[in-house]
Amino acid sequence: MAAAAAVKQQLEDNWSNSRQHNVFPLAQIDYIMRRKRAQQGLTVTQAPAASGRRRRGAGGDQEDAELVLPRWDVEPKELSNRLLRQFHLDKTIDGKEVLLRSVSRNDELGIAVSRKVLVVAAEEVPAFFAKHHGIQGQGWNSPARLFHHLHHAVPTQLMPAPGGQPRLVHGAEGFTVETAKAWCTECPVRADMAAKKPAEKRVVHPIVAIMTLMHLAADLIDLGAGRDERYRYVLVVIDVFSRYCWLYPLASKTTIGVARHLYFQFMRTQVPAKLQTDNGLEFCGKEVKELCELFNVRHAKSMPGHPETNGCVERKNRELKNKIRALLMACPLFDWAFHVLTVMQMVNNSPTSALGGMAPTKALFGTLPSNMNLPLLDDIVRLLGFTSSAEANDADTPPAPATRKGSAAQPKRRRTLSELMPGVQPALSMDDVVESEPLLKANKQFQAFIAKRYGITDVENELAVDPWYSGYRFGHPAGRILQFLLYRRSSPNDNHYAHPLDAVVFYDPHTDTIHDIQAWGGDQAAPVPRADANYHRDLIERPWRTSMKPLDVVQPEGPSFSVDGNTVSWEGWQFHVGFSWREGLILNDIQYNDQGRLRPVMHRAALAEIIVPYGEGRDPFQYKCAYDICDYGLGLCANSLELGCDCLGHIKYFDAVVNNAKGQPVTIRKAVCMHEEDASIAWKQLDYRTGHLEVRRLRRLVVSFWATIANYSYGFYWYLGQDGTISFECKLTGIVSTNSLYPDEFTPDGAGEPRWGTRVGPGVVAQVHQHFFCVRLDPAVDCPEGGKNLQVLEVEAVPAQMGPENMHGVGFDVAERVLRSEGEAVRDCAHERSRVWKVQNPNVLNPTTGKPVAFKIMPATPCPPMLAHPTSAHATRGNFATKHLWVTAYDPKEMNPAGDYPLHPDPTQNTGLADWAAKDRPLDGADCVLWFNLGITHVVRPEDWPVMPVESLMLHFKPWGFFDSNPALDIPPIRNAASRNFDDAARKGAPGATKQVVAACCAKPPQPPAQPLSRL
Ligand SMILES: [Cu+2]
Repeated sequence: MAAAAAVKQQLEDNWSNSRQHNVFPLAQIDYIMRRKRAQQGLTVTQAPAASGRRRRGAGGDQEDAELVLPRWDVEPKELSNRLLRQFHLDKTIDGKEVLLRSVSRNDELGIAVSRKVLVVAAEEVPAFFAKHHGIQGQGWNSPARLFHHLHHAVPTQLMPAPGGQPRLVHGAEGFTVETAKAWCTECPVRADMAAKKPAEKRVVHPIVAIMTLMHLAADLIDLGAGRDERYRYVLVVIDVFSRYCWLYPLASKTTIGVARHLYFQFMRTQVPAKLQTDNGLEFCGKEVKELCELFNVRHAKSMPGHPETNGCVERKNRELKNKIRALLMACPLFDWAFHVLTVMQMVNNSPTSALGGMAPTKALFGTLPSNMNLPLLDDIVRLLGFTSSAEANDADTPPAPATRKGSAAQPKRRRTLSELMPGVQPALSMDDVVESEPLLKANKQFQAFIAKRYGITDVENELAVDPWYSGYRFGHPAGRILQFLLYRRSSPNDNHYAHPLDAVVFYDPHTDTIHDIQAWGGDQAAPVPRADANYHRDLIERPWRTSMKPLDVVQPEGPSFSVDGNTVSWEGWQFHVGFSWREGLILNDIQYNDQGRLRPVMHRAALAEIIVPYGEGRDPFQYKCAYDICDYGLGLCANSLELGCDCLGHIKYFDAVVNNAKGQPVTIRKAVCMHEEDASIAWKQLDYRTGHLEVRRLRRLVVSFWATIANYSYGFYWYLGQDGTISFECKLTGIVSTNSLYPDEFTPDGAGEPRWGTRVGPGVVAQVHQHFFCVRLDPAVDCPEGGKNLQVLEVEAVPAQMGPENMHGVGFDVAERVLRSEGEAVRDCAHERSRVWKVQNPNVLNPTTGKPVAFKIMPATPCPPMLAHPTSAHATRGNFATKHLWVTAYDPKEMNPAGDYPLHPDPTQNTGLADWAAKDRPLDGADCVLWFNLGITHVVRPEDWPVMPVESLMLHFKPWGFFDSNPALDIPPIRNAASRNFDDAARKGAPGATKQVVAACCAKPPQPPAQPLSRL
């Protein structure tokens, strides 16, 4: 859909624009102003700088950069001159110090004023100042507001104290709420003011908008100095109708900078009828005023003292600020400006109660972007291992304001992640992988070890190090400690896995600390295996085969599918293609058009987790176990696919948008491949009496993606068949992980036999291991609400008892039983009983059988059990893979079968699927979610070396009484005209030449039916 593409483009534009603050150069705004004035017959002169500080760079493009920021948040001019005079503060402020600050939870001296509790704590001011360099707070707690209310309450003077420290001269000590209230009623200044100007009865109107983009609200967030070298503020512009917000990082809050971005905003969307801001000087300056005049925008300012008149943006600000801070805590190495656009996207794509649960993006653009499967910010932060709310740890966050009834609301207490589970850590992104290698190689201790033990001095070129997650997560020193597997490399393109070293380094790249080096070869290193084993085209020594003729997949009339945005229609199937950084490809809302009736089949289908436990029992390999989704993010590791190499035929590609470790959006071009392919015979029958043949070829639609995680590459294929079957296939290839022999296995001739693996080269071992792929299926089975009321049954074929009904012992029964609770639904395969599981919808009966419509789930390849001991770390944290099938009651929070936290210290905690199933929720009639573990025990073959031929694992989700007959019956009898008879072609001596070969089924070549064939 064009709108989705536009959103994606816009997100990318946001990023590039936010980095180019000169998109609206000052010269341009000057030009517009001049032109307007010229039209009005006014003479244009260069406006003098409003103040040396504010307009130092006026007329150029760099005024942001040159602006000198004050030490404190509040500038003297932000306080009205009247107030300054009233409190004799002008000199005090110019004397560099301000001693009021906003509310803090620990303050006990209080002055109750108006509807807010404001606090003056004079004795704390110096320490506070030293720490924070100024006044903190926004909105109700801003210094200006504080002064405003103090003015009404206390005729207090702020004077410089001896020695330069200011202090509250009068009225600081002994203030209680009661005295403050007394001041409120008796204050002579207040009485004086009241006499001069009766208090207005102010009617506060809520902000409303009746259509999109006609009413914008803008405000500034101050992220505080020192967080980012280049920026300090965020300009927030919100479309009041749709609540869609745009964020622009700013270096300073100058009027010209704000005007420039507002101009850009008008150009990007449209000129609004109304712009709502507060009374900040940056919004009240000349440039903003002229901009609004120029475009005929009504500039509405909130009432002083009533921030709720700008409430839409004020509320949003706090959320945005907290989310940016949360990301900062999660990724402290990166500037907050990097996070701004991530936050913008997350907030805009998240449902909001202000829109009745709709996301702002949907409200504004009518659709959600194709990348909306990106995790929400809270999920990211949670997965990264930090509290989902910055408030819990945020010392700057003021307490909750008083409610309208006057009682102070308790600040919402959220548990931090470290309370939930100490020691959790962010996932190991590919950025970590790439960046940690040079760090270790530059470590002097590491260099010395490598030089001494292996005689390798050129670590940069001769060494390759593969970072894996470390077993140090389990009860070992704190830190982000990765285990690095070491290999020698004989040339830049060499397959270094052919040259394993006999040591593993446990290294923390964040602190550049080596915690341990475990070398299993003893004091003296064994010789590093030297024989090359390469797959790179420049290094393969065998001559290429010359026997292959072209094999083309040609669809002269194009493919049979149609695509609208991310929604695909093909041969009755209809579904939506999604993609997440974690799971990669997701199929949503799969439906099948059954003779004109669109029937829901699957609400959502995706691969949810991978675990690869290794089977070598000796140190240090007990730590070798990869969680390729949880630990790395499968979507982040997705390949850009190559036409004609990865994909054959008429291909539709989908791009994926993910983010890198810096929070920047990254587009993976051609991440998802879709095409249709021939899948041999769909059905066939030859009438032996008449010789009449009916045969149909099966087509299937293939939607796939590939991901590379270090040495392995995985392909994940979803198939939709014309026969109503949905299948999922994992393809495993790449390079097996290798290590060198133990001393007791080693022989000088390289013929030593490894205890726990296969020798794939002299001295090179590929260890035994297993792969498990946990597929999450959220079936719908004819339920328009996504499968809210389903049953899962276990179906087995068992020999019938011998007896009167089974006199000859040939009978066998098909036994069904409903899995009534999660505890009952933890199941293993039993091929000897033909065990399968059926998902049925008891509310819809099949007219043929009279039974509920259903699909069955069945593996197409054998599924082994996990071989690690039940008490091992592999089987405890990887608990989800110890059973083949789990069924849980749908809970949107339950998405990560290996637990929500990628790296955590206790393998028995946070085990995800096992924890959920332990709740033993009822399943009979529930919204059932199926988790199936495909698996393979990989005893490496020599043929898997140096690069592994694809191994395949497959799962079927087949209709079982869902249709009333064969859904592929209506495939028309069309003969493939491009097929050739080899013998005919050979006789004619011309490749591909043939005469018409008439098969029995096509004795009269049929015309494609104008109408769908009627059912027999
Ligand atoms: Cu393997």
